[in-house]
This record gives sequence, structure tokens and C-alpha cells, in this order.
Amino acid sequence: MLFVSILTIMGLSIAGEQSMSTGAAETPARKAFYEKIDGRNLTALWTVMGALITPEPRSRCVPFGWRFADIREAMIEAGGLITAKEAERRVLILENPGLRGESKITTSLYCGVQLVLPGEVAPAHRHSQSALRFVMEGSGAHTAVGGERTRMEVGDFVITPSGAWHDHGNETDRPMFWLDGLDIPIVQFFDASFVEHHNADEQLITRPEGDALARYGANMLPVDRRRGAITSPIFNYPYVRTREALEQMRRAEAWDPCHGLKMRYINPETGDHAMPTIGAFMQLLPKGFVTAPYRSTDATVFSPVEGRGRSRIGETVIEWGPQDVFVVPSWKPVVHEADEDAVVFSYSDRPIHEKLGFFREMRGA
Ligand code: GTQ
Repeated sequence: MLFVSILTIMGLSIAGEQSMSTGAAETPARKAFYEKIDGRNLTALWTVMGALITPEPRSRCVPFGWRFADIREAMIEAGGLITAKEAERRVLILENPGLRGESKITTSLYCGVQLVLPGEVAPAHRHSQSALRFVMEGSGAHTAVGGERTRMEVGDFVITPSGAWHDHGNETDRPMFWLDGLDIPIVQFFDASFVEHHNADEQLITRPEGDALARYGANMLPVDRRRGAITSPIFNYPYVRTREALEQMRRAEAWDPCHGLKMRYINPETGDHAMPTIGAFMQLLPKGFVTAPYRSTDATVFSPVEGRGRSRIGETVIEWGPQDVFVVPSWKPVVHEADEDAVVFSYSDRPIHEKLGFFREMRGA
């Protein structure tokens, strides 16, 4: 007898599949048994094993893209409805269509777009979650971390370490938009969330602007500094530097078939990723470049800074331009195609995959 069921196990829907991973049929006696043990909070492994231990990643996260113009329009409307101070953070969450209601763009990562209007302050707080900012529009609004302010420009990669006080402000005359990438679902999974609110809207500034970058981002380290922290001491990786490095490297014409030219942001004290839970990357795809198919276990969020093109993710094709956001789920093959020189930022949970031995990638398939 073919047993067809619709099961939802740990949020994983399996429709029309044999529920018994062993292929064992459901007899009346077995069914009665399952019902009996269910009342004791017991479940027979052989009825769920196939859904738990899968031959390859099966994710509810789906390929999807958001147009910046659409996000921007909604953000401006939000700007008329609530202040940054009242909201604490005026952010619209980019929710994966396969994960609605969970505040997730991938199974393990959060993505939002934050707006700070001229004259506003997003008040100081600190939390267990680590955050990255990727600047989308505006010039010169600031964030403060560790007693230092940094003014932000489009394409800058800015980080807020776990447990660090941070507040944002905009003393310019233009709105500022940035993408927020946080490890909220990871902290949630481990039930490890703490937050504190500062007694002042803005933290005390104790260091001159640019101090961290000079101290840690000039291929030198303070002489007596011995061991690096798990998060990079640099908290703004300016786009001008990143762009210049990519431009210099392109002259070598050493393209990776799957990535074009792809670099990862590092913690200069350890050589590891800049953040413990989130890996961040910037890649250059020259005009006309079509990548070889690539898949990896780390579901990845992409946001182009410059250029236009499209990405085929499995059967889904997503057209993209500057500041759009799209997501490639775990183990879905992706092919990128650049119509113009394109510079594309991305982030994923790769540091965790690597440390726990889960990371796998496949090139050309
Ligand atoms: O800027 O501190 O998108 O705490 C979500 C939570 C941004 C932030 C978010 C946050 C922040």
C-alpha cells in the first residue's frame, strides 16, 4: 500500500512522499501505537527520519529578489508614520516568502532596510546579536560603536559586534538608507538573546573618527596587542578602499569561473571572517561575465552596489541593479550574469558552517 501523507515536521513540509524513511508501511497496530505514544510526548524515529536526515539540504528558504525602489518607497512612507526614536530602529524586514512571519531572509539570517532621516537619532542600545550595515543611499550619516563615530558612504561595510553599544544619527540634509544583516535567527535558535538600553540617546564619544581604521586597518597592529577578539576591531570598511582594491586586481585578469573576483572581509588580527557568525564578501563581475554554476551550504544574501545583471537560482531568474537585494538558498545552484561591470556585496552564515564542519560547495554543477 502506498502511504501518502502531508507531514509538517520541524517546519519542513513533505507532501506526497512516503513518510516512513524506512519504507515501513503503516499498519493499524502501528498507527494505534503512534497515537498512544503521542500522548506521552514520544515519536517513533522511523516515521520522521527521512525528513530529519536528508540526502542534501532541503530548505523552506526560496530564491527571491526585492527591488530597492519598492523598498525605498515603503520606507519613505514609514518615515511619515513613525520616528526613528519612537520605533527605536525604523526598519522594514525583508522576509523570505518561504519563511513569512519569522523575520528571516534565510533560515539563519535576518535582513532589514533601515532609514534614518535628517536630524534623527536611533537611540543607543546593545544586544547579543551581531549586526552588519551595508550602506545603500545617502552620505555622511553616522553610527557610533565603542566610543567612536563613523560617517557612512554608499557601499561601506560597517559592523556592530555582539554586546557593543551602538546608536545611529543623521546630521546631513538627506535621508540615509542601509541594509541591516543580523544573526537574529541564530541567537534565537540558541535562546541567547539579551538587550540593554542606554540611559542616554547617544553614547559618549571618546575616540576621534577614523581611529579604529588607522589602528587596525593599515596592515599594522598596535605593538603590544596580543590576541584578537572574535569580531574585527575595524568597524567601517570603506567602499572607496574596497573598490580601489578590486580595480587594481582586475588588471591581473585572473577571473574565478564561479565568482569573477571575490574577496571576503576579514578580522585583521586573526585572518578569520570579520564577524563570528556572518561572513561578508564583495565581488567584481566584469561586463559580459557569466559565472559557472556554483552551490554551497551557506544560503547567501546579495546586494549589488554597481551594475546590472541577472542571477539564475535553480529555475528562478532574478534581474538586479544597484541596491536591489536577492537571496540564494542553501545548495541551490546559482549563475550570475553581468550586463555591466558589477560590484556585488553578499553575506551568509559561512563562518559557522566552516567552524562546525558543515561547509560544502560544488563548482560547475
Ligand atoms: O540598528 O541596532 O535591523 O537592533 C534590527 C535590530 C537594526 C540596530 C535592525 C537592531 C538594529
